[in-house]
Amino acid sequence: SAGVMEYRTMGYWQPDYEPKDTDVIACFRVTPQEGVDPVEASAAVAGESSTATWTVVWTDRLTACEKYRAKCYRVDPVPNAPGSWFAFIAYDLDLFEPGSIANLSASIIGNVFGFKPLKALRLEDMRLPVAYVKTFQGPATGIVVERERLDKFGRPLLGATVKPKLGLSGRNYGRVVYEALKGGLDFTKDDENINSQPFMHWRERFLYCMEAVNLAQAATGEIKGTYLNVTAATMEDMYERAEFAKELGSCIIMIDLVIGYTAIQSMAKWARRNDMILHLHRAGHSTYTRQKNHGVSFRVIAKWMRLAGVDHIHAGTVVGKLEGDPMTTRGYYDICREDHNPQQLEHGLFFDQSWASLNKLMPVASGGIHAGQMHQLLDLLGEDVVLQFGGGTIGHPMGIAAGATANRVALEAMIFARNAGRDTLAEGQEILEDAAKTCLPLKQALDTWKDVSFN
Ligand code: CAP
Ligand code: MG
Repeated sequence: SAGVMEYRTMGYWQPDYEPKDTDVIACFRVTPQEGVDPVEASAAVAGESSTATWTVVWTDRLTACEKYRAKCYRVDPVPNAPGSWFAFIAYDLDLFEPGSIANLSASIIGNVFGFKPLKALRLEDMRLPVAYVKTFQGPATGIVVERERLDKFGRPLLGATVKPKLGLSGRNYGRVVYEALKGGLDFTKDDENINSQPFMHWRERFLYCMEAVNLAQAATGEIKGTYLNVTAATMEDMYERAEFAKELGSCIIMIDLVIGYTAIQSMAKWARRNDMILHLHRAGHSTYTRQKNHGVSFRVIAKWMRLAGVDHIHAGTVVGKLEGDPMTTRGYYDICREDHNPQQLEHGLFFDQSWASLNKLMPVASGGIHAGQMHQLLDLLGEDVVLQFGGGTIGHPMGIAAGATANRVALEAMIFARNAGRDTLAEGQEILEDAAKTCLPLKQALDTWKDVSFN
């Protein structure tokens, strides 16, 4: 109707536009309402995620509006999904504050997701230009230095989330940590919803956990860590918790994605200043990453988090209890671990992405995994990964230390076999069963969980 913006004719649709090397590019999956033209809908996404409002405003001409307008330059039908289109949109770098995920996301996933002409909208992927990547710190520690600090090479790292999720006292919680670390794991981890509850205040947790870490290090001669979750309501509280973790000698702290992008970036800077590894639990992500036609792909969150500067990120398991298919999960792992991601549509990577020497981010596989899947996990996820078995350690019939030993022996057997040139995927079952002949905890783990598969 008169007075309402037609985005397509106002410069937000430019099919001849060639994105500049310095442009930020986004690929959205656009599902317009019935009767809305897909090009107009895609141009509207460009408009609403950059300079536009619902009508033309006089003040546009006081700006370099041609430069600041985002330009939709390509609209392709989504294969096998009638009614949905991939829209490619380029943004001038000057639209964004350097080094700020909050600023980037306020434009790209701001108002536009509630826009009435759209039935659904999903941010599938982004190409972040090198000039922009360079304005971010990147992972505070990175995979290489983490391995050096821990003195652990040539194999995935092993961890466990303390269970039950809620209700243990500090002292009993510390016992779980000690048993798991002494039994052979490298890390234990607080759960995403462990903060400072009446049953265990945070200082109790930190004190008992670090006592357990120190005892386990003394008992095994290995470096051990426990991700102390410092997530708290305000930055003041969070810094206090992080400082206390440091004072107690912890090598790693943990935060939850729900604290938000500015807080994550602040904690990443704190981690770098304080030589601390920073673990990010992606709590909450599946509220907006899971649906195929609406929300934000986890690959975008993984990219943002590599920029933001965390050192660990939960990135899926494929074989565990939580949603995730092999090819897209590979794409998330590529984003974390490669220096340069070539465009690879089968992994869900829509663009070439250079990481401009930002450190690599250690992916974490967690959620319903157990020792009997070790060969599959190694094959799917490779070596630079933390494999985390919560129930798969603490639910072991012989106890927690035995559960940890089962996981460590399964992993070492698999790595040994692989280094000896065996096909660990094809022969995985046999390798595990052989190792179990001389390791009762592994035998019991295999017997207990052999039929557990979430696929
Ligand atoms: C795993 C876990 C983790 C999820 C997170 C849980 O416990 O502690 O939070 O794995 O998912 O609460 O389920 P188990 P993701 O090892 O006992 O399953 O890694 O996909 O973000
Ligand atoms: Mg958890």
